[in-house]
Amino acid sequence: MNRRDFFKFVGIGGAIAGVGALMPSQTVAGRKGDLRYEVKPGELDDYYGFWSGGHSGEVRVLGVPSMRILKRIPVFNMDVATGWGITNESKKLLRGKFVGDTHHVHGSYRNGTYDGKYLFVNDKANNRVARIRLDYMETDAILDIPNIQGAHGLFPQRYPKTEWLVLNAEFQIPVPNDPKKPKEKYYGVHTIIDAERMEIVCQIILEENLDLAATDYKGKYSMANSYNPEQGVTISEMLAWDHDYLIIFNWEKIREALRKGAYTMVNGVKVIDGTRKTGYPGLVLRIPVPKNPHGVNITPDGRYAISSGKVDPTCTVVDLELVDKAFEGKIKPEECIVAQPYVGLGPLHTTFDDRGNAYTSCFIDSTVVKWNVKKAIDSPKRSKDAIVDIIDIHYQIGHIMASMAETKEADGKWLIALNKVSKDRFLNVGPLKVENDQLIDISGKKMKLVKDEPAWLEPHDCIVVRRDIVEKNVKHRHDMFEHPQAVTESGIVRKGRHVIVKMTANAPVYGLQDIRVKKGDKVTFIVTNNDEIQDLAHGFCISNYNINFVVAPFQTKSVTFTADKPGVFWIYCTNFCHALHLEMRSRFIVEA
Ligand code: CUK
Ligand code: CUA
Ligand code: CA
Repeated sequence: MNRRDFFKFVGIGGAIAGVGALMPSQTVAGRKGDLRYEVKPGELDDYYGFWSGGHSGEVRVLGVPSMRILKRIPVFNMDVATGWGITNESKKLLRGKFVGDTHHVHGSYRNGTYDGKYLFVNDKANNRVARIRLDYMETDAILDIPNIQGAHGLFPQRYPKTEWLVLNAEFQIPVPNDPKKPKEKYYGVHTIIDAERMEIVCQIILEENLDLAATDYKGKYSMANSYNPEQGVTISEMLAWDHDYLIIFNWEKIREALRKGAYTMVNGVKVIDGTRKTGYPGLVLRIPVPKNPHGVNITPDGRYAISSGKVDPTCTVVDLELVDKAFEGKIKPEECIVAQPYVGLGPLHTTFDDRGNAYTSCFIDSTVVKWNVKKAIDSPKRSKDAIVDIIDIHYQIGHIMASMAETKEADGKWLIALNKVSKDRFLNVGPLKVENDQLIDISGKKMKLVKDEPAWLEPHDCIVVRRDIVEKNVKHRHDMFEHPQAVTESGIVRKGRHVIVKMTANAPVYGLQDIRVKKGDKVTFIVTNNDEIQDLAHGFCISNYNINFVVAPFQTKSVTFTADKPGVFWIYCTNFCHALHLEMRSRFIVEA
């Protein structure tokens, strides 16, 4: 058995019918397929890539096509490099929770394309949503979501602009969470969030679990694939039905239900009933799809929603114009399905170019399958006729994303295959291996694999955003007075047993040489970097006090702790800032 066959065998698809010979069709005229992927020293990338970090809890910034890692943005984790989770500002957002599981990162939109303002990301582990400001590339808000578990699919409104975000709960639970409730009273939840205020607008509860999320390009619908409408609590129960659903939420009806007060309050949130029998009329549409689907993605022209089969070797194409009719009751939900092309074993996610082609990740086959959406609509269901090209990846692909593919400006240049297994592609680093993100040139008719990039556990998804969209907003320094306690003059204030130390940091000195406190005092350090020079960051570490953070130009950070150890403790700068960086030190003297 060769390696590829072995992976197929260990995949969940052992039981699925065999693969035939897949012949590329000759229908799509391509461009050349010879994009330059080498970014030479001193050159810049054409795209910003934003990667989720999985159970590292962070978000990563990569340059595409170089795949160079530019930054790790701490979000739901603790990060000693920057002091995230150590400073008062970050602790206020994290509220004591340092475990995160980021799967889906998406940008804010205006008119169907990115506006370069924010990123949003889910935390599946502790059921939170975070917002990252793209001007500083720092997390600026974290919202706890009650009444849910398995916070998974997240998607911002695409049109006319991002006012709402939707978040799908993958695990059904009792709402409110009463352990005495039988499993028939466990619900999946679609949460609507106000993206600017980072507040919950409402939640819709329904029997189905909700997995991946998407919004349309008209501001009318959000959606979810559901693999467990069975309300199963075991894997066999979750696989019981012969079909599951693509679920569509009608925003006009959500607004109407809110206006009419058709909700109950649960843990401070407006909860709307979306269940099959008693749900608010016309709010939820359930389109049957082959059992246990995964993923839902919208074509860049806004016309079609595509959900992948996962345990079925097809993708299901839903025409969103027919969805309008189905909501009006003129056609049945299943009549919204216009195509169901065969793609391969274990299809999970789909992305797009600007020429009407879709690219689906096939987990079990370890392939990317390029197929033509129009051709699929014109072909019989379950046929292979729409397939244009197939490329092997290495190995076990999950998400897939092409440049700008989640916008109406999809440009059909680069595609990222986010593979779960790298097996022998990199130096052996012990039992826990890196993953493999592969860069594929999709500008031609044939896909071309050009690069392997190791990824630490475990990015699920990414977006690839044109550089001009992001770059115009990114700043070199903070706005000093955005922080209410910005320090322009150093000094010490004592309020009873609370000592507040305000300190400037200017290369190569802190604003105070000695800070004297008494053992047992509560101490707050507020540190402002008063150097506005680009790239001149200072660190602030107190020896043996387990405190370290970094302050960027014009940034202010603070930390509060108890001075519980007497002695002399050197405060030193951890970030090389000056020829006299090593001398950038002050004494923290704790008197017994
Ligand atoms: S899920 Cu990970 S491969 Cu969480 Cu987006 Cu499909
Ligand atoms: Cu300041 Cu090093
Ligand atoms: Ca199922």
